[in-house]
Amino acid sequence: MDIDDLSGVHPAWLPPRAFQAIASRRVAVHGTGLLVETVREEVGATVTAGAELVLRLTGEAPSEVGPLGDEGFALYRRDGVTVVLAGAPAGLLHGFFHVVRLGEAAFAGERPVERHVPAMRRRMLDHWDNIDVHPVMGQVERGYSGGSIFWRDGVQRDLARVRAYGRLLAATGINAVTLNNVNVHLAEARLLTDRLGEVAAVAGVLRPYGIRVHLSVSFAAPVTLGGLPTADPLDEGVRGWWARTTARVYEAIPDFGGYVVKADSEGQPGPFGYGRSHADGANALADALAPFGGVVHWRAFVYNHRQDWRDRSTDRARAAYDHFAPLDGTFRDNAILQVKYGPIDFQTREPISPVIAAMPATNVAVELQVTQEYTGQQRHACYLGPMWSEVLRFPLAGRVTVAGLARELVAVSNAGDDRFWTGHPLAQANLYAFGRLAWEPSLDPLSILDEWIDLALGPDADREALHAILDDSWRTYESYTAPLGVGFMVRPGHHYGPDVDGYEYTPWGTYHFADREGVGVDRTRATGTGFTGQYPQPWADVYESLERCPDELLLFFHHAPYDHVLHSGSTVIQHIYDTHFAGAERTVEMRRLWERLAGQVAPDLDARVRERLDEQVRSAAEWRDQINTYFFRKSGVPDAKGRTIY
Ligand code: GCV
Repeated sequence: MDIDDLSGVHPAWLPPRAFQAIASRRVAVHGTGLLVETVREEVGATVTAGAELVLRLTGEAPSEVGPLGDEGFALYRRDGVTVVLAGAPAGLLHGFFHVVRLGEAAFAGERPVERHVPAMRRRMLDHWDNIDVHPVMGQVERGYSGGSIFWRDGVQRDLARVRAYGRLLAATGINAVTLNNVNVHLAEARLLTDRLGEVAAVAGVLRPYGIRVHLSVSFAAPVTLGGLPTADPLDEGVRGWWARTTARVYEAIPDFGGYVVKADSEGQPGPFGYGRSHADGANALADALAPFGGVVHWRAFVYNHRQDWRDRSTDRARAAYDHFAPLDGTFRDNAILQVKYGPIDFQTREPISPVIAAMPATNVAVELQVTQEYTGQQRHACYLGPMWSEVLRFPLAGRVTVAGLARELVAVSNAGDDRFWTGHPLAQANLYAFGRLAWEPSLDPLSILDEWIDLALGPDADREALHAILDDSWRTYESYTAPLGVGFMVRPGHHYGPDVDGYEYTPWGTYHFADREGVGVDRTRATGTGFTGQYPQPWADVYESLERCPDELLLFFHHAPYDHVLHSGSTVIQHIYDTHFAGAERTVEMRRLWERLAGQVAPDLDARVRERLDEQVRSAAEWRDQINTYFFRKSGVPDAKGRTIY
């Protein structure tokens, strides 16, 4: 199938069926503007009188509704008429898609006035897409959904698919997309200058959906693109180059969102090369963007990736806080510090990054990973809504949650040119859930899953079976992979499948330190790396204590003996055996449950899910056997239940 032919592409959560409730009713749309036109197009024919659904752009909301801002909307139903009010066009678009989600329920009974305003002002998806096919990372770095929807083999693609993507994203509440990989190679760097037309073309396609385009840029661009001798952020010539270059970007794209920068990280250039701080670096770009209302997302993913595994004093988990916390209050208002939710790297289980609470005078965006780099690469069904919900609700600073501390939510997209968008069709639910949680972090992830099932798979799909497969799939994945929060144990490079010692003697700083007595990283203040001291109370003391530390994070914070008794009552070693047997068994059950969907979903989707679940069953058994065998051989402790360990 050619990517540009949309006929074979799965409609994800916007199938024609989702519009039935609206299509069968008389609709009036009041207002002007590009996004209002999008709503008109979605609705089809509109009426001026006798409408059952009224979508009205108005500066005035009913007095009982608070301010709606640029993107909010109010919804009510009175006297047989459903009304959406918005103060700005984007609000009307979001209100419209809310009615789509509600379906017939939007037209039942009376509805008191509800106010819907996004919790996060920016809800952004980052694409790690390359323009040229990278010899190791391919067209999309950590992409598991085919190729890029933007580029193929160095050339921009037809934008029909991008348009469909924008529509899908708008229907979840996303309002920003970064087009290219944070590892910026020369071809992508040139998007800022002589390839700017490609960016403008995408911006033109996403604009009607209320989505602004951002670019990952190279900190070295003044040298590599501008021919200057330095990229020193305090150099006047460098600042002038960023100012002029940015002005040209805004001439072409007046609503351009801004820059994303990965600096001094995994080989990318940055301010350290010039003896400058990351605030100096971020502020130089922020100053260039400020006259146009743009922002720079500056990533906090800065650590030494050339560590010596013999050196027990260096702790990768500490790095972001050590680099950035002292800089709090020195970043410009339009510089946003983009912090991964955990201190290491998108693992299946990590504690929350302490940086999120350490920078009260800085705008912080929390970064999640929708693409399943470490959570099964879209070959395993792993619904991440519950994980993200846990992250967002975590009370990191007193009673203030991560959602309360973050100004924005960002995630690495899992979409590609695959006919189901996400490789594994069930991984669509992750993309959908990210948008919904970014709009409203308090939503129940299982209700979000319900919404996705309704929209994407329809009323005939066995909802109970789907919930049984997906509700706990993140915890299931956790149970058969790296135990008790220790992380990694994946095959180096591509990160798929088990390899317990794969990273143990590498420079990457991700170790488990298993020996014959125990396993885990001592990050305590008393005897370890002191990482626990980066947390506010009570977490600094909870994590410090072997007794109080939550089971699921035990090995992240402690080197625990195999016979240490967990809160669950099991020992560390028996927990490893039990969870790995149970987790692998659970995938067999997931595979069996899918049989109930036979004939209820499209045959090609059914076939794809079966193929993926078969692989999940195989891979989970491999994880089980490698992890169990490894720890049996290390510890010499047999399984209390006498099951097969090799
Ligand atoms: C884009 C991890 C991934 C890299 C990624 C990096 C990042 O290390 O494995 O592929 O680089 O995170 O977030 O910058």
